[in-house]
Amino acid sequence: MPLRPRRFPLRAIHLLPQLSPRLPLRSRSAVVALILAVALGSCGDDNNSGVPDVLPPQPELVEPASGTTLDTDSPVFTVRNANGFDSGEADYTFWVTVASTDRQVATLTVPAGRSTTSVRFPEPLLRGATLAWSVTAVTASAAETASGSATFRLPPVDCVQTDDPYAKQAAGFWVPAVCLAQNIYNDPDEALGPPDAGGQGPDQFFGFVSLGNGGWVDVDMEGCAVDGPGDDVRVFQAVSGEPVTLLASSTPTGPWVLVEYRQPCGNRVPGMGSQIRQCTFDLLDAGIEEARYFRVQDGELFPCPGGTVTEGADIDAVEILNLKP
Ligand SMILES: [Ca+2]
Ligand SMILES: [Ca+2]
Repeated sequence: MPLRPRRFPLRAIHLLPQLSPRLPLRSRSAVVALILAVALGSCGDDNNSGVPDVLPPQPELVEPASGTTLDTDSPVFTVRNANGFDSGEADYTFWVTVASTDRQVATLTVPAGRSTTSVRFPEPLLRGATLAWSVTAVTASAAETASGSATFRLPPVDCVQTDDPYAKQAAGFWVPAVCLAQNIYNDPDEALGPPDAGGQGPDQFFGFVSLGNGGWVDVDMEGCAVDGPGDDVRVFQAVSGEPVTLLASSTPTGPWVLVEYRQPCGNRVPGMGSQIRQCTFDLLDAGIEEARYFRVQDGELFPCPGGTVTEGADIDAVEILNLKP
């Protein structure tokens, strides 16, 4: 962390040229050392001298410093408060985004601290991408100021080395209760392994899970998808062409970063059964270099009750196209 230059109290600086050249050199050195010690000891964020710190006109990012690679998923973020936006005067909102795309990773609002404001996000942040952070501060009268931004990285994603490109485990599953009651294909494990959907509708299909209105299944690929040439992830979606939203993460609990919203997912797959359709996604769109977990979310957004017993996108399989070696 770069140290902020300390300022000398004006009265200490004024004393420096007043030291008589007739004093022995050793004595002059001792006096200068004494002045420096007093000056350094009386400065800092917790100013005990009775002279208030002069805060900068905009918030200044202190840590993590730009370009840092951290060894923790939950770093402390510290900003030096802006003048007029200090303790009791303002709230600070901390923003963490993917640096290249500005897609949101996390945000948190806290009251200003004294001279500096710090937060630690309650959940881990995102691995596998260069992140950016910044703050905005707002007073009760809606005056606002913003910092610049700084980039940082977390440790690499924890990937399992594998040749198998398909989803291994369902790490999470949520479908609105009213859709679960209506749908008859409600097993999230049907999204694991290679595509195998088939059968005849409406009640003799097999091999997929229906997501209802905006529901999702989170899958652990164990291996990692990397942002290679072209598209990096394929979702197999059965029955028709319901749109799919894809989010990515480095942990099973998020944060989930949007890859693509409501992509139509009805392309037929040459050589596969007529029920098997697909759509593909590029991690480049999210600015993510590698990801192990994907949230596959219904993008049809058709309300339940109503519709069919396969309401929402019908997820058969998830495949990594660019698998980390
Ligand atoms: Ca790519
Ligand atoms: Ca399946």
